[in-house]
Amino acid sequence: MKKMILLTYCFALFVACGDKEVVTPPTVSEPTLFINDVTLFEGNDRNTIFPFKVSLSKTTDKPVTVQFSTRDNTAVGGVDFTAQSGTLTIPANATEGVINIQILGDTLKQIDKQFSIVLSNPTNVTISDSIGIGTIRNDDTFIAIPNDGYVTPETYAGYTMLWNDEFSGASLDTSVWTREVGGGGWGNNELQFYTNRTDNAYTQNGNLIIEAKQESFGGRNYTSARLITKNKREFTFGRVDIRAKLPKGKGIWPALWALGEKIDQVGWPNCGEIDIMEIIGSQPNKVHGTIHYGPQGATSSIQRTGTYTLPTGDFSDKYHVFSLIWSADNIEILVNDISYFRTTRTEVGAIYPFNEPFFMIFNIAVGGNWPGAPDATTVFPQRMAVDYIRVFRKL
Ligand SMILES: [Ca+2]
Ligand SMILES: [Ca+2]
Repeated sequence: MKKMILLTYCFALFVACGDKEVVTPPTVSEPTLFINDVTLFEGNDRNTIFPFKVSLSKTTDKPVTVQFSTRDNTAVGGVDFTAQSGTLTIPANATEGVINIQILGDTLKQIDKQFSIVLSNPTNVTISDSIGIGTIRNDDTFIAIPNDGYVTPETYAGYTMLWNDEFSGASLDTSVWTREVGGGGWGNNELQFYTNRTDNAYTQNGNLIIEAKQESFGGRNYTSARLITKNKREFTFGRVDIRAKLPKGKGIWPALWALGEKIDQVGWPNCGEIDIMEIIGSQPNKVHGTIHYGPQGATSSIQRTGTYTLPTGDFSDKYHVFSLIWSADNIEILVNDISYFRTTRTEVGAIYPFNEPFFMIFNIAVGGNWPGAPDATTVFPQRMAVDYIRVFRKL
C-alpha cells in the first residue's frame, strides 16, 4: 500500500514537471493590465464622470491597446449612464489610461446601482482583471410621486383644447413658461428668492415640480420658482383644469393663479387677478379661490373669495384638480369638480377686468404676510407637483 502511494506521488510529480516543461509562459516581457472599480455619488445632472483607471503592472516600450464596453447591470445604459465602447490606448512607456463614463444624474431617490466596464482584445499586454464595476450611489431624497388622486377628462362636450402642458418633456417647455427671477417679496414680504435654476423648477415623470429650498441665495434664506405664461400662453374665458399635489408646512404658500395681461399698462390690482388655488401650508386641507381687482393701492385690492376644506386628508396626500370655469361676466372656481366659489360682474360692479386676456402663474412662496414665516416644524425642501394644465375654449 505504501509503495502504491509513493508510486502515485512520483507519477504525479513527473506529470507536473512534464507540464511545466511543455507550457511556454506568455511573452514574459508583456506587462499585465487591470481596471479599477469606481464608486461615486450620482449627481443631479450630466456632469458626473466615473473615471475607470486602467493600469499596467510595468512600463513597456510598445503602445498597449485594449477594447472596452459598458455592460448593464442594475444601472442601465441610456438611463443611468451613457453606454460606451471603444479602444483605450496606453502610449509606450506610460503605465495607465482612463476610461471616462458619463453618469446621467437625476434628483430621484433610487437604490445604489451598478454597471461594468468589460475589457477585451488586448495587444502587447495580458489582462489580469477585465471587469471594472461602477457603483452609482444615490444622493437624492425625492421619491417618485404615486399618481393617485382626482383626474379630469381630456375633453368636454362643447369645449375644445386651447392649450395644455402635460409636463411629459425632459425639461420645462420654455415656449410656454418663463422663470421669473428675483426676491423682494412681491409686495407680500415673502422670504424666498425665485431662481431660474433647474433644481427649483423641473419636469420629472410627467410632472412639473416646483421645489422650495432652505438655502442662502440672492440675499435670502429660501429659494423657489415662479413660472409665468405671460406673452406665451394667454386666454380669455373657457375652462382651466390643473392637476396638482401641493406642499405643506408653516410658511409654505403655493399658488396656481392668473393675472390680467394688462398689468404693465394699468398695474395691479386694476389688471385683475384670479387665484384658482392658494393654500397656506399650516392649513393644508383648506383651498382658497379668490379674485382681486381694483382700484386700490399698490399692496391692497378689493377681493372676493371662497374656501373649500377637504373632508379627510390634505392637499399634499394625493392629486387634486383645481379648475376655473370662466365666461363673460362669470367666474367659478372648483376643486375636484366641486364648485365652491362663484361670482358675477353684477356682484363685482362697474370696474370689471375679467373679460380680458389673462396669463398663468405657478409658484411656491415662502413666508409673507399671510402664511407667516416657516418655523422649526417646517420641513424643507417642499415640492408642488403639477401633472397637467389644460385650457379649454368654449366652442
Ligand atoms: Ca442625484
Ligand atoms: Ca403629466
